[in-house]
Amino acid sequence: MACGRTRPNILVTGTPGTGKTVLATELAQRTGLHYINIGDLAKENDLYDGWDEQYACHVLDEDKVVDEIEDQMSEGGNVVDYHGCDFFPERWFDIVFVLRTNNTTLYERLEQRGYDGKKLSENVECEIMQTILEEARDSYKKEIVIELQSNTTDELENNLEQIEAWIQQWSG
Ligand code: DAT
Repeated sequence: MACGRTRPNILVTGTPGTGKTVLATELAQRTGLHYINIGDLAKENDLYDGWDEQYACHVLDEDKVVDEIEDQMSEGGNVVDYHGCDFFPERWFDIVFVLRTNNTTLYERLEQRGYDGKKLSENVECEIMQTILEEARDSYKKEIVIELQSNTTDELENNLEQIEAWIQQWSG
């Protein structure tokens, strides 16, 4: 049990559209873990550091994000949802799940979300290059980085059950 926490901290990461939010919100509902969506948190608290002209989006102020949730993370019992993972303190997480989706399924999901052009192709490319998986493996101990397929609702349910079982085992 890390740092005296009685409940684990879980990171759910992956390319946009791989299903982080559906998985993490349902997991929080089933387990009582506290759900933290980093994108929403930044928006609500204005945790930005400028504007990216090329991508027409705010630039996340990573230090401000870390400061904002440090106390809550120290207590444990959180499930964090974000499409990046290299700026969080390594000590925060007991396990890191990286969701994976095949190209055509991801393309369709992102198109439905209204992505097009460069934004759409770059996100699909990010998944093909397994950029987030490699970022996770570079940022956390390999043993705690778990890749999960997230193409179908059956896989979603399997993933939820696998994570619930892991939580039970962790909690002893
Ligand atoms: P993310 O939070 O990673 O951006 P999301 O949770 O918003 O992704 O999911 C994107 C869309 O894909 C949404 O319409 C739900 C659907 N979806 C996600 N995971 C799925 C799965 N395993 N099976 C079927 N549909 C899924």
